[in-house]
Amino acid sequence: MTNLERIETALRAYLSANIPEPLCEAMKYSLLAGGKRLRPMLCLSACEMTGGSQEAALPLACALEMIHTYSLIHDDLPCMDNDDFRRGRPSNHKAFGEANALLAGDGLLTYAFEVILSEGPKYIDNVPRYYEAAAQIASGAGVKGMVAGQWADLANENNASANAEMLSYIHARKTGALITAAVLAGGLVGHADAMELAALRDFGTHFGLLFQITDDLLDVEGNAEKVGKTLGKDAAHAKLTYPGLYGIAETKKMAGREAQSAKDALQCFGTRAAWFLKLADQTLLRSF
Ligand code: GRG
Repeated sequence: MTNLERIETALRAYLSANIPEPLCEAMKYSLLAGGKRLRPMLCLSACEMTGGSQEAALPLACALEMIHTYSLIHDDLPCMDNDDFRRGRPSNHKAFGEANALLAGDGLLTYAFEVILSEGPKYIDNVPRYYEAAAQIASGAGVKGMVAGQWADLANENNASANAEMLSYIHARKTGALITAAVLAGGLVGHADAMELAALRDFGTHFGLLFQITDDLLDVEGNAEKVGKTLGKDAAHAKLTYPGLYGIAETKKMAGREAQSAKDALQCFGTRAAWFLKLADQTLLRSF
């Protein structure tokens, strides 16, 4: 089984638990709607690269996808980005109503930590490291990470004096923090030493920025059908973005530099980093 198949199978299995049917349907609608599964793949691949067991990393990987999916559902709500389309289908509140979408997001976020705490420790010999991985995920998702980034993003819409420093603050948290948590969690459940964990953190920082820059570029230049969401929304919401601040040509150069820095960060892993190096190259070229 490939890592991607492992993730899809485990996500389906977790959602067959005893959850009230209509709530479960709304959770499944968004969780099982496709998506690149980037964060769980980063987690499993980091675990693999550092010699860890896939069984122990899988609950963390699935939890990362549940947290990411909750953030997309909530981000699409009318009180946030007010988006009607996500992962190639009507967004969750369009299909189930706002209250159910809010609860489907809450359900995914809470269930993520239930899965982490109840499943992973069964498979791991070093429980303190597993809990450190869980803490990294909580911190990347929470008030020092993604939630802080989302807050700053919304607070700076239509803010004409917002600058490059604010742009970095927002994206390091909104996008970068969960991506960095994913690779660190994988490395912690694997056998990464302190130097390797620092390398993974460095990769997460540069790769997270690369991912956000290319996401901003897609919002300007992408194909909505391929990307599966409404495009052109950043300009419509007067959002602070890389193309908005630096222009398209300079933004593309920045993406190239971040892809290179992300790859350089993993030099200590040699050929074991092949999957990550290819991912950085593909992300630079991405049109999805
Ligand atoms: C509601 C707390 C809270 C946070 C929302 C994820 C998010 C934060 C907002 C969505 C808008 C956005 C452009 C975020 C940047 C991160 C990003 C590029 C998300 C999309 O992730 P992909 O491309 O999506 O991995 P798939 O569907 O492939 O999983």
